[in-house]
This record gives sequence, structure tokens and C-alpha cells, in this order.
Amino acid sequence: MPHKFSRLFAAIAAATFLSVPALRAETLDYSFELLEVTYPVVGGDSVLTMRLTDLRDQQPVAEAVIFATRLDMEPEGMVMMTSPVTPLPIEKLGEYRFSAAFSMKGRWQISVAAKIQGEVETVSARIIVEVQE
Ligand SMILES: [Cu+2]
Repeated sequence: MPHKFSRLFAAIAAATFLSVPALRAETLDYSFELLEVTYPVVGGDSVLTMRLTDLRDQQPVAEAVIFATRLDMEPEGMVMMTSPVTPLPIEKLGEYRFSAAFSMKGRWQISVAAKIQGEVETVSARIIVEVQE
């Protein structure tokens, strides 16, 4: 289905673009970025891959503990509309994966908070994901 593929790529491009202004790291030494969202369509089983980087040496941060995630439709004014986010096993250093299912077309926001070894402050980010029909 080439139609579906083109929509998927468009959605990833949008997510990448939107992640820049939405990024809010409380500790400016780190950045959380959304690397990939597989299948960002309504009803699809998606995997969101985020990368945590130490900006001082550009190295991936492997020893973080992700303790809060939330997926909701706040960008569309539907903050009460949430969807479960489940952490998945780590496959690659510094990359954190979550499974999620989107129940509605539009912009969703994933909020993530992490504790990093040796850091007092919590690192958090909110990133927009564009979901297609
Ligand atoms: Cu909604």
C-alpha cells in the first residue's frame, strides 16, 4: 500500500520538525529527542524511540531511569484524552522505546521524565507526534 507508506513518512517528518520547539529539558546539559515513531496512525501499534544525549560530550545516556511518561492530546486541546505508554526493553545504548496506540487522528504529546545517575535535576521533555487517520 504505497499510499499508507507516504503518509507514514510524512508523519515522521512532521514529528521530527515539531520536536525542536517542544523540547523542554530542565537540565540544559541533556536533550531528549524523538528518533522514530513507527506506524503513527489511528489504531496502529506504535513504537516511539527516544534518544537521551549528554550535550557536553554528545554521548548517549544509558543509565537513565525513565519514571514518568504520559501521552495525551493536549496539543489539540484534549488534555484529558490519554493513551497508555509502555516502556520496552532497551536495545541500543541511550535509546528508550515505548509502545503506544493512538485512538484519534491529530497531534499527541508525549511527556517523558528521567532521572540520570549523578544528576539532581530531573530531565524532562514534551514532544509532539502527528497521528494520521
Ligand atoms: Cu482527541
